[in-house]
Amino acid sequence: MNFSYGVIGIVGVLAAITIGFIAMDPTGIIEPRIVAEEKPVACTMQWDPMCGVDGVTYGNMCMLNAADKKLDYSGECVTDSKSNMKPCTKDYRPVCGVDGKTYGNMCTLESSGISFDYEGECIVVQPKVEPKVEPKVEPKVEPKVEPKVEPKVEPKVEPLPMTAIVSVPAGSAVPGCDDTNECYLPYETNVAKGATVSWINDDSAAHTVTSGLPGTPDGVFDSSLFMAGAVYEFTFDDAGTYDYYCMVHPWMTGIVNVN
Ligand SMILES: [Cu+2]
Repeated sequence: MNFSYGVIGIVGVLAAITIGFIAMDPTGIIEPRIVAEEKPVACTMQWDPMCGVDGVTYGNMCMLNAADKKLDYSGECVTDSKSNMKPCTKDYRPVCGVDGKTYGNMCTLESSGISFDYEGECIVVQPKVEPKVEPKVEPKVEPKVEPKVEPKVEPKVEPLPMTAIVSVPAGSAVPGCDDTNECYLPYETNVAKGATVSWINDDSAAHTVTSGLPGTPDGVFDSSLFMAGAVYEFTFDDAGTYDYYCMVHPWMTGIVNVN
């Protein structure tokens, strides 16, 4: 009996200790087991490659997620060939790249992605130095001395005369003087406004000085018949062109211009 009690007692103490331990260990009860949380993932084998941040290509998004990796980018991971290259040695066997730069050896050239041009250091072509051309010294050009230009002297416009004399020449009573416009001399007379024109009968016959055209006197002036040696005068107060003729000898014509 004593033994039984003893066993019970020991068991009870052990149980109490166990319970106590369990109660004291917060993780034992509270923390759920992570493994139990993981769900078995069934991904399809569909090929829709995704590159994870770990640089590994996953068959599709599901596989990426199943691997608990984050997506870097869609598609297969692009491997950088350069980074995969073996490090180049430092031995100097120069080669020249097509970029005109000298590379220590073929390895460094290739790793630079530059095509090979030729062996050895690049031959640097010195830029041609143009010989200095002395600036041509132009002979001093004396300033051209322009010949003094005399101010253009405008031809003095002779003021129109205030008087004029017209002759009725001898023989004008006979037709023919009109062929050369010499029935009144001069045939055309230019005078200023307000000028007085005098007609002198130098012929032996009597004549007239009548304004207008032969047959149609306009009444501006008319000498009526004036004898040999006589003078007829008329003052022109208005500018204009005045035709005149002889009423006796209609071939006789003349003009007075008044300005
Ligand atoms: Cu006449």
